[in-house]
Amino acid sequence: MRSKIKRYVSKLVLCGTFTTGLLNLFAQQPADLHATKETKELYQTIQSRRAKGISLGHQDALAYGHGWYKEKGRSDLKDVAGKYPNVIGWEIGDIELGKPYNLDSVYFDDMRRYIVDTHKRGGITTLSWHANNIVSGKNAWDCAQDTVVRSILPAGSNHQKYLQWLDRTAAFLLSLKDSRGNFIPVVLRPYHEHTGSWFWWGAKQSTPQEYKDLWKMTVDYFQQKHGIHHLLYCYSPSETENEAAFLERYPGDAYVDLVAFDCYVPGDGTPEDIEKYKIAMAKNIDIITAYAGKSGKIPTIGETGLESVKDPAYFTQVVYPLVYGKGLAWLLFWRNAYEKDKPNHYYIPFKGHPAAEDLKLFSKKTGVYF
Ligand code: BMA
Repeated sequence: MRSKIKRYVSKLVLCGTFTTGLLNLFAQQPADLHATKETKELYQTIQSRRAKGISLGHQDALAYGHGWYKEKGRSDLKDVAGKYPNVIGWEIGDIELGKPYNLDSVYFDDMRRYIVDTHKRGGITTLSWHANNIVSGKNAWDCAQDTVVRSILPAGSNHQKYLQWLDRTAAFLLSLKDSRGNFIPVVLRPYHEHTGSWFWWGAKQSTPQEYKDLWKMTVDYFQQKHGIHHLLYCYSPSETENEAAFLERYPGDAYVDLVAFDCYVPGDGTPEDIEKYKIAMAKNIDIITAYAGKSGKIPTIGETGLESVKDPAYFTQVVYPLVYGKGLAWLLFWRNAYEKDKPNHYYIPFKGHPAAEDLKLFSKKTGVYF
């Protein structure tokens, strides 16, 4: 009898969770209550696409690739699998300094054109931001100080200067317009991998409260000072162990649209490293999908990959079983560096690479939206 009751109760719970999940999927809107019509449409597009399958994303896909820079119409993924990635990531680091190009030498004018083209094609843009360290003047990876975030917050000595950095960033965001003059909605993934300690906004460099305040201050400033309402915000720590750790620095549902994480194959990419990756990916996919189910946020993978794609079956044998049927919006593979001194820094195989065929097979799999 007891077990019958137990079974009945667990069925009810399952049914309840499923219904809540479905309701969440359709009822949800962007966190920004003043989001533009196009931003709401982007939100719904992401929702409906992820119901069909996971999208393929590639960082800097149109600007350069392995062994080439700025060749019109080219993309390494397209060379191999015949199409552009559905999701293209761009890095806006150095925009805050007023430079004409980012820290990887992609001109912001070109980036804007690529974003417009992607939008015309129905693709999605996601932006990361390795902002410089305002205290030392060095780059985002300068972690020598643990008061950078505090100094940027309203009572801090660098607050006014940081607002100028935000003004420059806002100006770029406000320059993203389609041919009718409407703002092109994009996903912003700022202050990422903050549970690690390799950026000035990292876990050892700021308290959870300071981090949350930094996030909120940025979003509020964009919205209130600049009237920016064409962004979806993506929260993307590095791998965490459980939901409590994932949420420790979460700024709140009112400030986030997508919940993500960044996770790479560690070390040299040996079979043992790949096993570690599988465990970390599975755990973190569980964390974000569970939280997305409760909160109605969109789960996605902020960054991932195996440098040099050393395993020729990485996409179909490692990635596919991890992501299949999980309702994830996309997985963004990191950039294929063009720089001569970084010949092994690539995450999507190029034509002739031993993993190229495997990527093509992956792109055609059930549950992959390509
Ligand atoms: C890192 C590397 C760097 C690059 C930075 C920002 O992961 O790819 O070479 O400058 O991202 O794009």
